[in-house]
Amino acid sequence: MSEYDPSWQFTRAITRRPASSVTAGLRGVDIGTPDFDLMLRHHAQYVEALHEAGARVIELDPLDDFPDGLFVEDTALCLPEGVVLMRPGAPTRLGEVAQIEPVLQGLFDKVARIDGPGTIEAGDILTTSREVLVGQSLRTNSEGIAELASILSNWGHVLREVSVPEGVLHFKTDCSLLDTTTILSTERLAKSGIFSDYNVIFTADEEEEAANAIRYNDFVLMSAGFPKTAQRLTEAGYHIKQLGNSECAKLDGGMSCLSLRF
Ligand code: CIR
Repeated sequence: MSEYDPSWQFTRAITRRPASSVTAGLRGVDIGTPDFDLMLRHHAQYVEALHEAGARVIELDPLDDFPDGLFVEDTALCLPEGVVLMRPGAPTRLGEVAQIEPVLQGLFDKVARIDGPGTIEAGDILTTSREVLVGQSLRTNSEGIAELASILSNWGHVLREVSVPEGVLHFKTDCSLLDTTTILSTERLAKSGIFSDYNVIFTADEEEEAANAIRYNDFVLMSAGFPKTAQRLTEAGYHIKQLGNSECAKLDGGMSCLSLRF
């Protein structure tokens, strides 16, 4: 393996089991109520896949009061230097941060937070080995991004602000890091040229949902049901694990949303 890259080589992960209230989770378009039992099975397979990729996984208890609480990624940005607690732009999700904070306080020496008034959700943040890309979206605004930029400048990170196409929930709904120099992206996101300094593998036509994947050590975890994109990744030499995600997808949730990785 080449030089250690903390943007995709990890030892730990945090997940949170879905609560039965997840059926009331936020969604951009209503394409049906998630099947809770099937979601629980998918979630267990996701945790198992993280284990197989080498993660020690902390599994947190469900939060009935927070239907979207399983999407832990949005609450914090984990970096080798420390963790930054986010300030979600969805009012029903603001309180999730206080729920996860004690866990993160116990794991990281340095804990910073976005105090506001700006908002930022970590689904809008893609960390690569050379920069932290942050998408402005309906959940993440320029004030939130500016506050993060000032925290990260003290930690030696360069932040680059980009924008998220209309109708796309988060920046990482449409892209993922595959390795130190390669990004998986939809064409609609990459066409503005934001990834011109990287190699880009595009999701296949009609398979935009496959763009939210995660590279964890030697594996790429991706949603099942996107055979053309899966083939592209396999042909490019990646070891993929395809995981059922039909129920979280009804709530605009994908592979990255379900864990914090560090
Ligand atoms: C929401 O709308 O906030 C949730 N239903 C989905 C969050 C997905 N999180 C992510 O992409 N990081």
